[in-house]
Amino acid sequence: MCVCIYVHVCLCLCLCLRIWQTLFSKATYRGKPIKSLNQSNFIYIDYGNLQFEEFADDEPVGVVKNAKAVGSANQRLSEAVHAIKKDGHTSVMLGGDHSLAIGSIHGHAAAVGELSVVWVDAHADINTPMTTETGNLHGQPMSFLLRELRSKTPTLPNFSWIKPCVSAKNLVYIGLRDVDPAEHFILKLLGVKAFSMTEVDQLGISRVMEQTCDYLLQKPIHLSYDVDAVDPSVTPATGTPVIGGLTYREGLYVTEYLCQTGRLSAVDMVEVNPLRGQTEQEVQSTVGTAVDLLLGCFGRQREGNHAPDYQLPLP
Ligand code: Z70
Ligand code: MN
Ligand code: MN
Ligand code: MN
Repeated sequence: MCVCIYVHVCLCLCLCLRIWQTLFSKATYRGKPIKSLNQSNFIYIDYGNLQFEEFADDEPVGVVKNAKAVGSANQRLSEAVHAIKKDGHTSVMLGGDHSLAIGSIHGHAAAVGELSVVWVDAHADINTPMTTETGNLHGQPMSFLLRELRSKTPTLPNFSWIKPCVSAKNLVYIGLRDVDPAEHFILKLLGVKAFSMTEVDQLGISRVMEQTCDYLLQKPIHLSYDVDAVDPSVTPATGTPVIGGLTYREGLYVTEYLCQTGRLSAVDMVEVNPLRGQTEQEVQSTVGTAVDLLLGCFGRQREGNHAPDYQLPLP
């Protein structure tokens, strides 16, 4: 008996290669098998891991760390996602650090033009290199992509290829609960639509998704899903867990809802980091949830699935 999910998925790229290799083949962690996409009748083309250049002279720019490496890696990512979209597929990017959304969204927009971004995350990741308190580029990707922030964002080494390609009105956040003061200011300044965990509590996830899709209208959707949006009781193996997140079911509902719009055009599943798991169970739960979220994006339904040509066996 075979449940088939008819999808064309297409890309396995990551900044943290070790992390997701387990997801695609011979999935084991410390000798024990873990859930992988291979075991799920999920049809995909693996475009392979990208090789990234290392920079011995990657000195901090102000407080910003690893600018050259991240800029260069994202240029390659952008080209790879552009090629996948031109091949007519839905792009799936597995990471890794959320800074990879720069290249992923840039390449997607280069191929399809104007798009909507649904950013599911505990964090807004919209600091500029001038406002960042940590210097971490995973806290800044949206600032390089938004047209409205062009004049507020200096050009870092290896970032000069980036053309801001997203309008603030086409961005929606879901799951926010750890936003820096400067980020909060930017969100209000630009009037960005954001459903923090407060709105998730107030409206429920079904009205959040209804309002998200009513707001975004008819453009291709780029879903950038940071697993730390989900509560750390479910996805603990991640760099910056924040208490009070989406339940497993709310997190999954987001993907199921976006899938049924028929407009999901690219997905990032990021900040999965087995090295941050304290126990094998923590890793299993985090990676297994990330797999389930991806399957939700590509048509797996909790009610069940069957192939369109399914025929009942005759006695
Ligand atoms: C903080 C910063 C962040 C992810 C942490 C945290 C941002 N606002 N993003 N983990 N994925 O460093 O800018
Ligand atoms: Mn990170
Ligand atoms: Mn993030
Ligand atoms: Mn985050």
